[in-house]
Amino acid sequence: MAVKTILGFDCGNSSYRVVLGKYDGERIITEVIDQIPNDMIKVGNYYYWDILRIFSDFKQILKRLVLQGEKIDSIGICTWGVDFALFDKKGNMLNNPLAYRNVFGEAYISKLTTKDRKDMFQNTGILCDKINSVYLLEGMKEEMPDIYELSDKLLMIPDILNYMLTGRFFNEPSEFSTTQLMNVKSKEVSEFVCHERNIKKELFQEIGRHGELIGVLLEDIKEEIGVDYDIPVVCVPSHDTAAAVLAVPAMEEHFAFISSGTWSLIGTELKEPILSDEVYQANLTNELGAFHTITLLKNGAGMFMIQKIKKEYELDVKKEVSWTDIMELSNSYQEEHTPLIDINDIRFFHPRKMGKEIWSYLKETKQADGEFLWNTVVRAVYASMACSYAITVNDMQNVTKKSFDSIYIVGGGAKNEIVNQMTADCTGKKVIACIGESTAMGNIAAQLKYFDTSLGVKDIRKIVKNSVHMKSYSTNKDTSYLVDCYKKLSEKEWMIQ
Ligand code: LRH
Repeated sequence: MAVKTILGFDCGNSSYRVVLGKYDGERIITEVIDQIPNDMIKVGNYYYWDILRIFSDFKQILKRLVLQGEKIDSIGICTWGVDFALFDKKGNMLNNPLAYRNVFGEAYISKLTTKDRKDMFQNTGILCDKINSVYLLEGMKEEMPDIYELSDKLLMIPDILNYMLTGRFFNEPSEFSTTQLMNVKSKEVSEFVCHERNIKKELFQEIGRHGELIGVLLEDIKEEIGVDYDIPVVCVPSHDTAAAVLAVPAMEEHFAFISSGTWSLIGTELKEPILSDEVYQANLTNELGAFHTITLLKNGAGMFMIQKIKKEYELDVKKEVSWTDIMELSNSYQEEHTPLIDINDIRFFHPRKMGKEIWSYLKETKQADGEFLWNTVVRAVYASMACSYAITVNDMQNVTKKSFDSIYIVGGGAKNEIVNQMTADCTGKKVIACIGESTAMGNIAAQLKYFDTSLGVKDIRKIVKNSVHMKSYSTNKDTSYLVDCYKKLSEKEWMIQ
């Protein structure tokens, strides 16, 4: 294959990045062209995403690249899962996408009986979770009935961007699986879920295949950015988790990964979903990965907590602080006892003040008293993340009956040396941190399939392996006792004592 210049857009909750990849036949050299902060915007009672600003910024960056003389061969779009907007018959967007941290999904999930939950899981492979699009959609029917009434199409966030770029309505499969509206066996819209949850099946579009063409850039966008040739927009695994997992540089067939960003996704890749009771009991979920693989994973709290703490800390000390400052805070904690919190407790999902909420938890569980201390809070988050990883990797080994030698960490969180080392200590396994933009790398690497249809997942991973920088961490000390403490905390055993 000739040299290719491929653009990957990776839109996350806290920032969006445009990454240019140059493929030379063996490896992809990436360059982050721009990184722009992102956040939910609260209007009245709801949190929204500003999709028009994201689209507009992306076009501006494209224009800049063209002005610099780049000839772009293709584009791929990735974002987080579950969020969507509704469109009318004529293709007008009816609402700004609502953010999954709006809590109205919860009311619907709490109405489900155990049987409902199990049936939903059997059909979709997906664990019933308050953030899944299906519950937000049910919520919208009640909260915004006029919009739902008018709606004719549902596009997930990456589908919206693909539509704005190409004019085509299309649902990308990995992102679509996060709705809990996809039948995990047929990989089509689930008739069962639409019927059970009373959702219009007609809202959904054709579900595409990775590596195929979605469309080329619309003429007016070509004009706006100053190109006179067609730029293909390719169907990549547009759920950021799926793209990041494709960028795991593992050559072994069975591997454990942690995709660490706003969320921590801890899992493994499979050929087929596992729909057993054990998987269900362990709160694991079968999402659709790249090229119809399955990523069996746990969706856990991630760097969102620490991102929120950083903002609160900045307000407290009245200046901007760096991530190194936050790590130093953690290192300045010298007590023998390691503070722990149940990071997946609902109270940490979207509290007004994360630091205060954690401190209250530490006091309630008799792990802290007296004056509030930032270093204790930061330390508690980092140590608890590592413990929760260890528990999930163990669950993963039990349900798959496989043993993993190493754990690959991808995503922005792979830069966190403290958590990486703590994970190696808590799991007793080698941790391989893959430094760089994993989601963008997976996005760009997946586009190679469009140019060479003979490429398989293994070939793509080989190219990724040639392209990424890795750093290994081995176990320094056995901290499995902390994992036991964490287990007790998360099972609320401290309340009984
Ligand atoms: C991670 C992620 C995750 C969930 C969440 C909403 O970025 O995509 O898989 O779906 O965001």
